[in-house]
Amino acid sequence: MNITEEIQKRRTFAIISHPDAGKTTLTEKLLLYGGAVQLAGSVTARKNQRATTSDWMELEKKRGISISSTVLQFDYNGYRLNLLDTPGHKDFSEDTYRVLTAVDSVVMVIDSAKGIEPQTRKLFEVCRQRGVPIFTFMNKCDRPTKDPLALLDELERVLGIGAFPVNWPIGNGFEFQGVYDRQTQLMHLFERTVGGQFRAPVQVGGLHDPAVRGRLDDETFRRTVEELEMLEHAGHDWDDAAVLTEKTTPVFFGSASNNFGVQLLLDGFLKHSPPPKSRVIGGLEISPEYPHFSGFIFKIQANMDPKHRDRIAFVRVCSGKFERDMTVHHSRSAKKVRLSSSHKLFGNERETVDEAYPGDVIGLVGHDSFGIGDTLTTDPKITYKEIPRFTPEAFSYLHNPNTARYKQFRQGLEQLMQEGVIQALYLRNSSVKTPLLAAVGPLQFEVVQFRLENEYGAVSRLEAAPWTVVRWLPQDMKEDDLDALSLPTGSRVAYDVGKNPVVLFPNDWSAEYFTKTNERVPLSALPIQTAKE
Ligand SMILES: Nc1nc2c(ncn2[C@@H]2O[C@H](COP(=O)(O)OP(=O)(O)OP(=O)(O)O)[C@@H](O)[C@H]2O)c(=O)[nH]1
Ligand SMILES: [Mg+2]
Repeated sequence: MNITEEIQKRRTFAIISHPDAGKTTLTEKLLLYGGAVQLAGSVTARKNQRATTSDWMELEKKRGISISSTVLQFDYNGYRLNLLDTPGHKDFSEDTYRVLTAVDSVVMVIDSAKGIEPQTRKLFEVCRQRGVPIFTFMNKCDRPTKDPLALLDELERVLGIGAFPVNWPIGNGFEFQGVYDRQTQLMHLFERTVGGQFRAPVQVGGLHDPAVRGRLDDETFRRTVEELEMLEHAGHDWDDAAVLTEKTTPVFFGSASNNFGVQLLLDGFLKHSPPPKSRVIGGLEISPEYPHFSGFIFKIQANMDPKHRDRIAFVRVCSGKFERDMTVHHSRSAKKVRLSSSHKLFGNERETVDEAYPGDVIGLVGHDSFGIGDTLTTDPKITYKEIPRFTPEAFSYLHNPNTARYKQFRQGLEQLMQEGVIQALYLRNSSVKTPLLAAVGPLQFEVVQFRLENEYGAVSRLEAAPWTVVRWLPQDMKEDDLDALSLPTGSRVAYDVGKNPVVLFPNDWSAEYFTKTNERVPLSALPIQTAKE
């Protein structure tokens, strides 16, 4: 196969939504229908039951929520899929936003009883800004839902995107029996299986096929026929170009936990979603076929495999062919590095990979100098600047109550910080050595505590810090300049890990007051990009 064929068969996509809409459940079912697992696990697995492949972290299994994004690579029907399950909670959204830089399309999951929820809306906006095509899965149709037509209307009204229903639910809530595929004009009626572990048995037939018709009561049948007629008269046509330019989203209905509509989603998505496309950086367009290898790191995760206790840098391949043992230019260090330990990833499982193509996500092990956002390439002209940065809004001290475990505490904290979801700040003129942690949301601190104990054997104690706002000061400020600042009550100067000065404020009001009383000192909500980064 040549490189163009390799590229054309790749589909790299994320599953996104508000918490609890069913992303991880749907991911597991896509693996089941894609033949990548034989038996689907559950997000709330009890004894003797399998947990899902993507929520592999201890805390995720315990809480039944996703904390960290997961990569699952598998082959299905001539395609190579790189699927990324993302966490929905806003405290973990930094990770989700980074994943969105690495994908070519998304599946947006909606809880059909709730419609479009706030976090879904935010993620949708990011996809739109980035030009990422969106496919919609209306989940949980096995429970009483909003009216399907109202759900389509909500997509158009709230998100401003045209909705094209690819299929249509037959029966609502407990009467939900399956979906009507508008393209083939066939009914797919499913049966529920225990725990949804296996594929749901399905019966397929035309609208008036007696075998299928016999399973529907008159009211459901009449209603389905009427709705389908309405859809034919109103609404958008299927148009691939409109999908690729985010004017329309194809909508699939179903139930992930019951496996209803999962096969239709998988096949419909693969047929119409785009393969990897060109990226533009500083006026330079890099197509996937560009003869030089290039890619960037969008995620780092430590301790995925308890047997190895190492960290993996996740690279999205953007152009050219990756070959194990190749030597590449590393943007941050401006040095040449040899990439000898490369893996394909499936949850927390990994396997050595010898080659990879644009669209693939690979895991590289054993490079401590790699950081999030770094470019790896055989053409040093290329430097991707994809990774968005976030302003921390939660602050907390983290104490180490057990001095005998100081080494583990420090080492664990340092490694977790390299993952880029928390950062440490150090107060100026302070004798306190306790790290002050900063993150997008407070749940991150709980994750750090849990992981410190679980992965490093270091117990810790959180202490609330009195700030809610951080702003970066100009990098060139000298100690004298810092002394000369007029600080509002309750605010403090601190340094980030790169020794850049910041000011911590108790609230927005105080930060605004600072800008009035220190007119010549511009503040920045985002960390200043330093040479090291
Ligand atoms: N009734 C019903 N429940 C479902 C369905 N799909 C998922 N669920 C349930 O919804 C809950 C949340 O599912 P998850 O798959 O963990 O949701 P998520 O979107 O991954 O959540 P986060 O990753 O934490 O944002 C679980 O209890 C699932 O069993 C469905 O089709 N019907
Ligand atoms: Mg999840």
